[in-house]
Amino acid sequence: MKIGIYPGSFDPITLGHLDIIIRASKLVDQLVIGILKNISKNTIFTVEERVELVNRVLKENNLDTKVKVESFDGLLVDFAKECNASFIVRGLRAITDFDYELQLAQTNHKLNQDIDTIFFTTRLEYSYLSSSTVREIASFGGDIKQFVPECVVQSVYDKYKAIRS
Ligand code: COD
Repeated sequence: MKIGIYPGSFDPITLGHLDIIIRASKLVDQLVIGILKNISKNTIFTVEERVELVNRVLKENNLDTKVKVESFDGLLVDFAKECNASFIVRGLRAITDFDYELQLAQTNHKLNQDIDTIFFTTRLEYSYLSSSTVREIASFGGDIKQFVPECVVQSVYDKYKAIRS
């Protein structure tokens, strides 16, 4: 069984992430979305909320049989091993992603030679898109409908409403 993992913060999941999930899931028997608990990173959504949002998106897109979601902390390669994954999926947007992604892929390969990283280049329409852009727009009450899956939109607005109150 060919298993891949797609790790990230997903704070929140965007249409760019969803596009990578759809494309990567075609290459594997099972894709595991690994959501980092981010103890050191300030996320707006808790890890439980991020898992719930991704599960919602998978269900809405009929991806929930082939793709599953799990949270993890610690090293990515350890999580990959736990999942019996043979490769890590990452997305590449602009050249600015490349340095970081190359360093991550090479470090992970050094830590575990059985695990390789596969990159998907972003679709043109999502090349500018990131979770941080979505957070910034939503924090000012802007329209995020074209950036995140429909079933996620209200949760992001509600989160900022809760933060403000
Ligand atoms: N189009 C295409 N790809 C995209 C888009 C888009 N619009 N938006 C995001 N992506 C890609 C990103 O480039 C990334 O590859 C992936 O989707 C996930 O993105 P994020 O931002 O949610 O996730 P990150 O980059 O915060 O994830 C970082 C990790 C969790 C992978 C990393 O911190 C990690 O592995 N931590 C565990 C500790 C560890 O093992 N570190 C490595 C050894 S030092």
